[in-house]
Amino acid sequence: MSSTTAAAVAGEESAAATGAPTEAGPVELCRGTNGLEKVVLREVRGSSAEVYLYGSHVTSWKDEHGEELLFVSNKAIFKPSKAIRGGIPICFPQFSNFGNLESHGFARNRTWSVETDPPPFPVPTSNRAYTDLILLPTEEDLKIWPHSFEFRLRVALGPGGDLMLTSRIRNTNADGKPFSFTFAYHTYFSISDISEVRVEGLETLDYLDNLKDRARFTEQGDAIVFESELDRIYLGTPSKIAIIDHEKKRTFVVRKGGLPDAVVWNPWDKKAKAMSDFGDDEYKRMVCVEAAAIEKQITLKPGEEWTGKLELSAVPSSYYSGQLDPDRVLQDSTVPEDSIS
Ligand code: TA6
Repeated sequence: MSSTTAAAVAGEESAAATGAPTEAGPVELCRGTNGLEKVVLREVRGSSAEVYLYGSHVTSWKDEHGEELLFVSNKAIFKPSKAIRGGIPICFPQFSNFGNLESHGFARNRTWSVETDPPPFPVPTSNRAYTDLILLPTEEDLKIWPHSFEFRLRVALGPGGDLMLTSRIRNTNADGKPFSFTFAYHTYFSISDISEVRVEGLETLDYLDNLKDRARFTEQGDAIVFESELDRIYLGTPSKIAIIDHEKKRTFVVRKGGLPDAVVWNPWDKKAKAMSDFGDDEYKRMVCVEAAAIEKQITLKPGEEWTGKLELSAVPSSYYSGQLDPDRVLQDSTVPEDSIS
């Protein structure tokens, strides 16, 4: 544990241990489940987020009323080396088994470090509630994926409570070799009931169907609704996708940059029962819509850096005659068009 981390955690632990209210500011380093270190972000209007250093894994994103917007299984195992079931797992250097590593790669199974002085961002942030985490490969990692890299992740809360994740991955190979990877922010959204949810923005696009040996199809519907297990990789998707929850009259807006694909997944009952870290009925309360780069691997030469951005907002649904009213829904989003590249 780095000295910075130890001192910060010790401070928080003592306050937490005594139950004394911590005068926690916008960023607090403390202990979470099973004593794992986590960073808590708090926005002045009341929204908050939590990211574990294990996996650089966002496990909570709450709105200004304290309502949890992400799904984490009640049976999630907060213990290395099992990935936490829910929140936003980081899939790197591969998505699923699009390579010869463990499914979804190893980044989500490693303990990252807080980086207090990262290289500056092209557009400096005005946010106060953010943390910068970094992952470097260990000797063990280099045996399974023989490439040197620096993976920096910034997790930030925007003024309106939006959650922003920015990944910067740089090739630091000294041998002049490029490397290629696939990537996903594997986001689990909390929903009222899967029967109440529709996903808009992916109409007419091609997708690879994971349930049919990744055969390629074209989306025919006017929106994605869920009546059974669904596991699809949509290709060449727009920068904005909407997840409408009728019951909650809430729409999640997913905005992404550098991530051309999107995975939509619900395990339904049979697969739910087959997952030991997932409740049998929990499939009813979650849906994954994952900003990703899968179909075309990202290739970096030494010294090159890739940026992948995710911006999540939760806005009141404006839903009219079966069509999402994009003007109404998206005008609430706090992110100007040009800020998602
Ligand atoms: O993103 C969908 C998916 O690839 C599904 O096929 C399912 O495997 C899911 O990810 C969960 O994967 P995990 O390795 O986290 O159990």
